[in-house]
Amino acid sequence: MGSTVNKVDPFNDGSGVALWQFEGNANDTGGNYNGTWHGTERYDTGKFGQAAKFDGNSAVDVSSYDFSNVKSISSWFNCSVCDDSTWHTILGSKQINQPDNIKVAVYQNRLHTYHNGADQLISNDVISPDVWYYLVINENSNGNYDYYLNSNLIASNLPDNNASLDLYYIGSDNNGGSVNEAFIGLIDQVRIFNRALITDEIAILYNEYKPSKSFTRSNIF
Ligand SMILES: [Ca+2]
Repeated sequence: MGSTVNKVDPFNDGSGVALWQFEGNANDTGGNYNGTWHGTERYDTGKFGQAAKFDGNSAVDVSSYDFSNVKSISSWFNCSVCDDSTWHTILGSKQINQPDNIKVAVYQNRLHTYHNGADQLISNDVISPDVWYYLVINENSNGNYDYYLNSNLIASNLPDNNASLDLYYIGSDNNGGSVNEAFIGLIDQVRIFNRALITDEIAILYNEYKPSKSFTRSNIF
């Protein structure tokens, strides 16, 4: 099996909907769901090639698309500010005041989810600055969400009242069209799927690798 890094549909079954790689732009690799920036557009060294760089006042907007059929989102994130008492949103769905809004954010070195006025701690795993983490949010058979960090299940069934993964902003919550409680750091390789991923697939994506540019005789032998 070759590298899946550049594939929108890594499992070749039509489940992959979009892939944002942030190689100097906010385009979807499949070309259907190109994002636009709020605030200053920046890129820096990422998990794979480049990543989107967020300053706490910026976001990538994909709100013009209908992602109501999304069942799984995966993303690499690397926060440069993770420990303060401000929410730093990695992924936000819909508008903050809509009842099925959900966001996943770093707050005081922990992952939290926020839904319909309720803040819930996802896990006590410490999120440290300048470290790459792999996050998967997966819809389960109850219609609620399970969370995986670095391919390990860290929380189940949060929130438990039918929120929606209808992705709106990458790197921010959305408060009436404004950037709100935004991320500071890097986000890379954001994928969305129209079905839940199984644990083996989450492990495959966690172990994705960037394809080598070329081989020469000297580095083969
Ligand atoms: Ca990238």
